[in-house]
Amino acid sequence: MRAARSLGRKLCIVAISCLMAGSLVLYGGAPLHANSGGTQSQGTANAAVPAARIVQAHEWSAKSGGVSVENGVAPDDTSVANIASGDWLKYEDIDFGDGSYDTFMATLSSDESGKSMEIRLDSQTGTLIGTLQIQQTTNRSIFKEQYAAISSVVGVHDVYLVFPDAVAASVNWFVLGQDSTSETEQEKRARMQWFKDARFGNFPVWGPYSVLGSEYNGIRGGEWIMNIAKIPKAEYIEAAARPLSEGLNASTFDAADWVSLAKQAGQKYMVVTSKFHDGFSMFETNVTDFKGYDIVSLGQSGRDPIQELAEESRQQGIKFGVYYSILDWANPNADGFVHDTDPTLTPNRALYITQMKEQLRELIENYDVDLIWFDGGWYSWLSPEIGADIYRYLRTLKHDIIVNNRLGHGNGDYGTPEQNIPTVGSSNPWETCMTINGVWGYAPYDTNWKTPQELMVNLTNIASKGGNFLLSVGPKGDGTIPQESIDRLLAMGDWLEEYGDSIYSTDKNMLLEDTEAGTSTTGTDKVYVHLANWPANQQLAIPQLSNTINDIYLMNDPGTTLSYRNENGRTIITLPAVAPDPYVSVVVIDVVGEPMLYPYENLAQNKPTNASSTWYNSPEYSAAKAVDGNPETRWASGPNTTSAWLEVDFGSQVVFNKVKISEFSQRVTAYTIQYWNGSAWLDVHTGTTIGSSKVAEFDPVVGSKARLNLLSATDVPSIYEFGLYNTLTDHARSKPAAASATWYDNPTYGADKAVDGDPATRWGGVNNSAAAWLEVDLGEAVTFNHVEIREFYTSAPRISGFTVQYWDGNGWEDAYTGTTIGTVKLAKFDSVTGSKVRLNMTISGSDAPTLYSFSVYNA
Ligand code: H79
Repeated sequence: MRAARSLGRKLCIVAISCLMAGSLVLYGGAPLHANSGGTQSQGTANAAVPAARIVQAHEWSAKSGGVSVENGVAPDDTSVANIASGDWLKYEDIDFGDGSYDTFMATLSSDESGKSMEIRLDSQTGTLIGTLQIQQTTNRSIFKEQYAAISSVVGVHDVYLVFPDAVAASVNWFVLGQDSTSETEQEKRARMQWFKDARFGNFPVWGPYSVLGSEYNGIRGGEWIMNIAKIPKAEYIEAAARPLSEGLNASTFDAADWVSLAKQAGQKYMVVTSKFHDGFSMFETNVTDFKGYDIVSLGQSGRDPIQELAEESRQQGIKFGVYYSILDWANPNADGFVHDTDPTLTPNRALYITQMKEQLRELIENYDVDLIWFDGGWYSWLSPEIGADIYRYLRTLKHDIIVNNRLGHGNGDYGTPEQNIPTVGSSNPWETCMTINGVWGYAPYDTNWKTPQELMVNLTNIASKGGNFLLSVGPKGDGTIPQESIDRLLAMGDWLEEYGDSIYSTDKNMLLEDTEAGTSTTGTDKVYVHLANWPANQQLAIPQLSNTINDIYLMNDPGTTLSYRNENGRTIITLPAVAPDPYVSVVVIDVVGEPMLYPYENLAQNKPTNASSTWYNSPEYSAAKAVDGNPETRWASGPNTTSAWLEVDFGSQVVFNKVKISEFSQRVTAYTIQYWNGSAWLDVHTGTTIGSSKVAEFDPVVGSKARLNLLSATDVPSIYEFGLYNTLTDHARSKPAAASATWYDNPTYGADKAVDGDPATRWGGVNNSAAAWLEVDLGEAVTFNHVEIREFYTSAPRISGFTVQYWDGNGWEDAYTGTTIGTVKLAKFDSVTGSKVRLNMTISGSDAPTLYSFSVYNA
């Protein structure tokens, strides 16, 4: 067995990191399992998969024939070549663990395709567990990862790589891994769990630009200063990179301090710049075109900040990720902005990709990173295939690793809005990255610090939408963190210490769409409402839940129960006069079971529709798609239209007071909601933009049809869903009711049937009565201003006149007088307050008066 190479040195510096990173066994070949102790020590539910063990091809314990070591060909130097027919290489004591490996990945360069490499166990003629079909690469210095499926193997075995045919190829290293391409949704959720739960991360943007304070020769350029001030690489090295590297001799950079600060801030993970666009490696690299332009090569201490931060993160129990830019202004093979190289030089993309992948291997192998945060992936060569290749490569190296989405083209695990918070949340993982002042890196000229309250509002807003907040900190060139950042992070930490349960491990907000006062998150049996602006009227209205409420209280004063009432689809909570927190106060609604919104019936769902036009008359974009209850299908108006209408026919007269619309994109600029009252279209609500979610409430109306009139739009209007609801609280529902008479005293037609909420049952009076009454005991004084009455009749309405009365404590007072009722009558009057309500009826003809329903609303 060969001696450990360069990385062996690192083993001796800080023993614990080697153990954590699993690098102890990488080159030593001892039958230790290359498990990542770090991952397990953090107690993730998902620790079963061992980190893959990377075996250098030249570290055979035995071989046949003329296979030899090649130097200077592979990106990190050494590979094996000169392979003749029948050659083999033996690797001792490879641990297959519990049998979960199903993939073998090797990096090879080859002049030819069609030859193979057999993977056999325990002898050169032993059990064949897989065969890798060798693919030709661009040339012999371009290595590419190549895969073979392997059968499940348990425990420790010698592995033989056997070449049936001579092949002009070089092998760099190989690894056992797990297929990531067939991951199920459920497996992905489990892999992403720690990330979803974490909610808040620390993002040090630190590099040579920090030494310059983001300014050079009077030019200000943030962390982009190399590019913006057009600093040649050699000059950038001397002015910034070397001083930064040498600065590591001093004790001012202390990884423990950084991680402690993150922990005190309540941050659960760190993502640190391992290589920014300037191409400078903030870690020890042995990859040809990066080595020499890295912090370890230029320094004298041998200190590697990424290694130290990885180790500290594990020790202090936070997850550790690295930022890695695909863009590179300094590598001649990357076609980025190369300042000082020969303009006639042609970038070698294939070589750059192969070297970049080797650096990514270093990051996984040496630091066992939990997450890779790509940036700068807007090279045109970063095709869907190359992005998918890189993703698969990383997941094979470490099955549980999380990768952001900046490999482009849908590759990656989560979305990364930068410097903004989306207006709509998603249950797919996402993370907003944001600066704590204005510039990512250290910039003394940038004093545009966000206030602690702004930062907390951002965190609560993001959490309410199911996202994470990755907040930058710009350490100085000497590795210390500006006091302004420390102050803000500690303020966040103090707040999270009190209110962390309303952020970590919570789920996406259910209430946001109509909680104007703030944002909210949900826990297993709680809803948390975050209020940065304390309502002056001491009222907080949130959409009503279907759960029974245990208690409503202030999160920092759980002993104080807040009173509330439910009305018209909302729970209205009475707050104390003074906000309990100077930044963001939290109200907790503690409920029985998993919080659920009250499921009001969508009156428009699956009802017949009509529209002004449809996109190429395609059934896929028909009007029915806007009322099918499926939030992902939509109606689109015809080509070139910028105004349109959509109509829904309820089939009978219904009462509604709320509309919900979701639009594809944001195109509509003016709209009206109308209803058909039997003879005309009347406006009930008008607005401007719609966007992904529009909720509007209005005075209840009764109509048999509703219409969404899109008056103007910037492009063809398209609507995902158009929903109409009645969320009014019926104060008469299930209350004691009595009537002047009942049809043959038959309980099937009792007065209670008019207030039981069942639209099919009814109260029946008796024949030949000129007058009748129905009375409901509300139980307490209730303020109301609408009644809705539905009459049963056969040939013609029977009630020819009515009066609504209320009991004010002393006597019956009139609230409303009308003539006929018919199918439905919605009567509106000035608000009255009474403990009983009565409907007096005059009857025409001999048929008995009969009522399906009698409802009392305060709208
Ligand atoms: O590291 C941070 C940014 O530097 C990096 N991503 C985060 C995490 C980033 N790289 N590119 N971009 C963001 C988008 C490009 C912005 C630019 Fe500009 C606008 C480049 C040139 C104009 C801002 C202004 C940066 C330089 C001048």
